[in-house]
Amino acid sequence: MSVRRLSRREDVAAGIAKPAFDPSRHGAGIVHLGVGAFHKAHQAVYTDAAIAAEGGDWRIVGVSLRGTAAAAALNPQDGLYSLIVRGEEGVSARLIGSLARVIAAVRDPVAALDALCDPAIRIVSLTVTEKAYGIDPIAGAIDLAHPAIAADLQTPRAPAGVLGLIVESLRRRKGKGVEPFTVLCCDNLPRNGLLVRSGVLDFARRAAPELVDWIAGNVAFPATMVDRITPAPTERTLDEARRLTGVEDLAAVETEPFSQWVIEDAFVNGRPAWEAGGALFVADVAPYEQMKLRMLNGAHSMLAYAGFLSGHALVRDVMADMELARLVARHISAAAATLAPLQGIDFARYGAELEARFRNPFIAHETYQIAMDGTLKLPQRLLQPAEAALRMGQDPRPFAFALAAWMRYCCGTTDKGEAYALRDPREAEIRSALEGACQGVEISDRLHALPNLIGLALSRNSHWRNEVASALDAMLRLGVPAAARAAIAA
Ligand code: CS2
Repeated sequence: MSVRRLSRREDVAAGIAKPAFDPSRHGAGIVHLGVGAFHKAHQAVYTDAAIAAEGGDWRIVGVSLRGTAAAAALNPQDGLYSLIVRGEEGVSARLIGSLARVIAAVRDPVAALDALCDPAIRIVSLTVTEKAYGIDPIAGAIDLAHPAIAADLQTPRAPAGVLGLIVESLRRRKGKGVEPFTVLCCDNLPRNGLLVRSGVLDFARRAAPELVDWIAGNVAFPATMVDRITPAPTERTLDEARRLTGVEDLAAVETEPFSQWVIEDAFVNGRPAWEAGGALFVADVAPYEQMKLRMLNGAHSMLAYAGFLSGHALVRDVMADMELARLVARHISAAAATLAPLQGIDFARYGAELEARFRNPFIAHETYQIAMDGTLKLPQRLLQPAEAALRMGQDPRPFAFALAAWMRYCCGTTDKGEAYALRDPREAEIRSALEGACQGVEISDRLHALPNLIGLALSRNSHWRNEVASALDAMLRLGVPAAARAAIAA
């Protein structure tokens, strides 16, 4: 007998908690760009709680920029999906009702722009991953060679990329006397609000110069720190959703119990009561962001490269490898040492919690997933803390080992000779730079020489360069597991 599809019909999904509100009685007030697993496990859940607690027309219109899968999975289900939470307390699941519908911008760019121009929309939030913006994560300038930026500057009135859609929709809203919206970046970027603001203004200077002052004076770009470990859904996720709900849910997502959202409370036209879901509103998000990017995401990137190259497919497997687990603890501690004290936060306790989260035996988080887009993740996760450690006279070896692991990963084959794609926007450039290089120091020199990646402060530091080359050489000669053992024994 075929299993019925999840839908809003009352008799469907009898075996699972439903939204604590009637979704049909709430309009949309948010457009979210990038309707991926993380959005469904994080912002959409806080928004569900906000509507349940205080009502309001705050449901979400999702816009997918890269495909049609999210629309195909969610629209036939009236935007509903199962949130499956896996932790020591077991598995729990409930239906999330905050998503109204999803527009596949690749198929219907006009609908995407119309949604952004709708006067009812007061917030545009984003989880499009670091690479989609086309903004240098440190300098804040837009990359004119970025495919979406280049295309949208050619046809700024018919954009398809992130900055183009934001600027053109703001231009149309202003032209119709419609209030602007708040732009809420929820990606792992340093000072993400300011960074997206600088990218939007830079793009506007080229595409709609008459708009620059209005955007600067009327559009808010609050910073946020977002955190919830959310693996890409698999068939197992969908099977579990079917088991728990009794119906077919093709948009199910699974995640950990932990969730954190720290937000700068600066909105031009209101916001949902996200604090009802546990969000924390603060005046300055930067220290929380730096803590998370350096301690969680920095350790994640190190373990992803070292773990993947040691043959560990999942984060929990890396944590079961004693030497690698000790290197993770070392990295977390070294990252914490680069941070200024943060009132109310015990970094040692936060670090211990991170290790426990990484060990979660119920979450299958792939090292290969975390390893992607390294050139856009390294600056805020590894390079900035490495510079800080050197400035503070601290031991840079944890960061040197992590960068060496990324460089070893850039070689494109495992110790057993298995080839893999780097899955990085600069993959072709990296492979070309490494053509014929086989010694540690040679590979390190060539990757340090890549433009706009490893800044001069590190590239010109001989102590740093020696530590990176030495760690990389050990990985190439001994293999990554033995090099990890040597690193932890040093
Ligand atoms: C991970 C993050 O894939 C990655 O780069 O480090 O997605 C990480 O899982 C989240 O930031 C956790 O909040």
